Amino acid sequence: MLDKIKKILHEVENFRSTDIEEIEQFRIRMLGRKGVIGEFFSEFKAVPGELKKEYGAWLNELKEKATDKILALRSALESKDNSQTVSDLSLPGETVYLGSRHPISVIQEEIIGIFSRIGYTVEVGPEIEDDWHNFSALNFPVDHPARDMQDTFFIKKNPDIMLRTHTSSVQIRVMQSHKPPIRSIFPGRVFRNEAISARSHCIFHQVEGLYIDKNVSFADLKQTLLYFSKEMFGEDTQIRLRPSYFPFTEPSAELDVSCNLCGGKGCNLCKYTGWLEILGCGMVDPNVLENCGIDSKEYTGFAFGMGIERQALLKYGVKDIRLFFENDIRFLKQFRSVLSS
Ligand code: 2U9
Repeated sequence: MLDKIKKILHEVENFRSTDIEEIEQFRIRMLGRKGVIGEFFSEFKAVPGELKKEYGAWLNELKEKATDKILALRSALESKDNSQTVSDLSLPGETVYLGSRHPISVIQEEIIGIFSRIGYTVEVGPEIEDDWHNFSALNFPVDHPARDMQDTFFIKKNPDIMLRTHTSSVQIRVMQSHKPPIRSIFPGRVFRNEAISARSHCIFHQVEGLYIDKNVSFADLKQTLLYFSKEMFGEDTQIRLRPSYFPFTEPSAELDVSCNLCGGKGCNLCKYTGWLEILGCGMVDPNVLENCGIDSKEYTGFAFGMGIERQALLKYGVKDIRLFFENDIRFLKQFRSVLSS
């Protein structure tokens, strides 16, 4: 019987086929219910006790090798099926889709790049803040609506601890720990207790900027924002500043850029005004400088702040801010790169 097992093992080891039917016949002959290997196991009962161990080992090896051989031949056939198109080397390769960065990350890095090129450093800080860094140091009056439970997420009902509502709190920390000149941008996530809709969300991303030195003027602010707008929306971009109000800047302004879709002629995106509002800005209020230990008689500075989602909406023509947070692959794949192999 041992000789017969070894002979069949030899046959298994040498079996080759690329024909699915032939492989199936081989399986039935070897491993089928009335197959050769099954017969050996039936005969095994009659093997004398002292030989059982040796015969058993050979039998197990035969069964394992036959099973492996059939699986290997089948899978070779399947992969050959899949690669049949490659037999014509003149055909174009299959498209390989790569993952990509989220559009918010792309815009954030673009903004960081624009300001890095004119010497701004990047600073980050905590998302959980205290009242002083988020509101008081920034000149928010005690009864300002932003301090209300309806507008800000407070932690554990403690009115002193909250999710930051802007990255201005990081600017306060940098002003406290650094002597001017300060020239930095502050990207990060911010949180506001707002109803979620197509136009607003309770989480969004900001980039704020701060430049403090001797003799920094509103003209410096205007020229910096003109440079930014041209880099971000194209060389032909025009800007205009409209007066506004923020507790932490005086004077304050809103910056509009000429509509990058219609070139200022008027269209749906700019609501036929020719202009798109992109950020807020102003000269840092002297009170804010003093709150952080900076002498407002010696130093002046400008600051600006923008929502990254808004820049992305304008740049990509996205109509609903919620799409940036849902991570729906059908939305995200529109921004991914394609690698063709
Ligand atoms: C310090 C002093 C001044 C930052 C500024 C704005 C104007 C502004 C909004 C844009 C859209 C917030 O994301 S948004 O809703 N921001 O309009 N931000 S000036 O001014 C500062 C910041 C820190 C110490």
